[in-house]
Amino acid sequence: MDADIGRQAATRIRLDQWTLAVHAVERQYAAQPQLWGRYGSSGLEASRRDTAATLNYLAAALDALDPGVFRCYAVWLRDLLVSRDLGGELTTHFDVLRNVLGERLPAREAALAGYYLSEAAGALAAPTAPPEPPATGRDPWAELRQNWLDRLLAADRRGALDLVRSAVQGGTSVAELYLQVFQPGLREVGRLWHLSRVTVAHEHYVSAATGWLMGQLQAHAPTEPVHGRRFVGLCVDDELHELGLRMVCDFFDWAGWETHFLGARTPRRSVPPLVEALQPEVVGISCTLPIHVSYCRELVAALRASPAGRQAVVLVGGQALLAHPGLAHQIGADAVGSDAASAVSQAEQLLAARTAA
Ligand code: B12
Repeated sequence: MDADIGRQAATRIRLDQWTLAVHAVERQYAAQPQLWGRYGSSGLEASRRDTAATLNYLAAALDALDPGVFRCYAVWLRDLLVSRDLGGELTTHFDVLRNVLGERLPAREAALAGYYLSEAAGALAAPTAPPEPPATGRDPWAELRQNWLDRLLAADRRGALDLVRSAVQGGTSVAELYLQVFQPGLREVGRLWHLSRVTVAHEHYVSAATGWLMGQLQAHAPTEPVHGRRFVGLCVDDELHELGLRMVCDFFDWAGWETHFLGARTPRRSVPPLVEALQPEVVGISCTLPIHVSYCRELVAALRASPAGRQAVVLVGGQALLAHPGLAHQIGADAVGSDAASAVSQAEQLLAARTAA
């Protein structure tokens, strides 16, 4: 019952997102006239956009019936605002949203949305704790990772290539570079962006250069003989975070799978016909942002409605699904994978279990 109310509220909020945002910002400026002094009318448009984004996350949480999705977003947003010197006081903002939704949604939907907003406001009462860098004390990869990152943040991708090539010559495997250097190193870039220590352009450069490095390293990756099983991997609509899935696809490739990587922002309607044509044993769906989880659900449902999709094991992964593990089951996937190495063994186990059943 609650699930229906959550989904209905999510749909209504998404459909009416801009109008709700305009009303909420008008109220907020009326409640806090000092905002005019701080941001002026030029800030109005940005405030509306940001409020629409917040409503989108609220809708994602309601859709998943998981207040934790919105709570995590609220803490992330507060820390982002603090790091950009924009205060980080969100309680009034959430009060305003609760009032606006209270007037514009049916009572039960408004009550549920109001509960999610209050719950998140409660979490914000805890003091700000900026995200910590990974502990490097006894981490044998820390030095290589830091050198790789320093080079990429200095826009020196050739220097980074020299570095990882000599690591390979010294006995480091490409798989280790992926999981011990690139993966945590990329997450560190995200942390630095969140803290305003690097820009979005750095994030773009480091990720583009890492994709290039991964391509350069393929010749050094040992590959098993091809065994005929197929893996199709894609990122859902609007999802630009594709490096994680590329790593997953490379691991399947090295393990002898015939691998089809469809890349970022794959329109979900286009997937079932391709799966029908390729008949893969496993379909992998990647989703980093919680606001895209509903696309995963729709895609899994569409796959289950097609003969080849019903036969395939559906694995999901990416940070949105890792952070909220209950979601994978809720959207109808067979399992959630935590990283590229375990994805292959997980897929093999799920297939073996199916054959045995
Ligand atoms: C690189 C990056 C980008 C790049 C992506 C480029 C690319 N080609 O992929 C660009 C610059 C485009 C980008 C854009 C944005 N990003 Co960004 N991004 C990142 C960053 C720094 C690294 C992501 C990454 O590659 N991680 C490394 C990979 C290897 O790890 P992974 O994705 O988790 O993948 C592993 C596992 O999860 C698993 N896995 C993944 N998929 C699958 C699938 C299957 C089937 C299986 C089994 C397993 C599996 O295996 C993978 C390999 O081991 C993260 C920081 C972070 N904490 O990750 C932020 C981050 C994800 N981005 C963030 C944000 C906010 C954005 C933007 C909204 C704004 C911005 N910063 O530019 C836009 C949104 C774009 C969109 N619509 O998707 C936030 C998200 C916060 C949130 N929870 O909502 C983060 C966390 C940064 C932060 N600290 O705030 N981003």
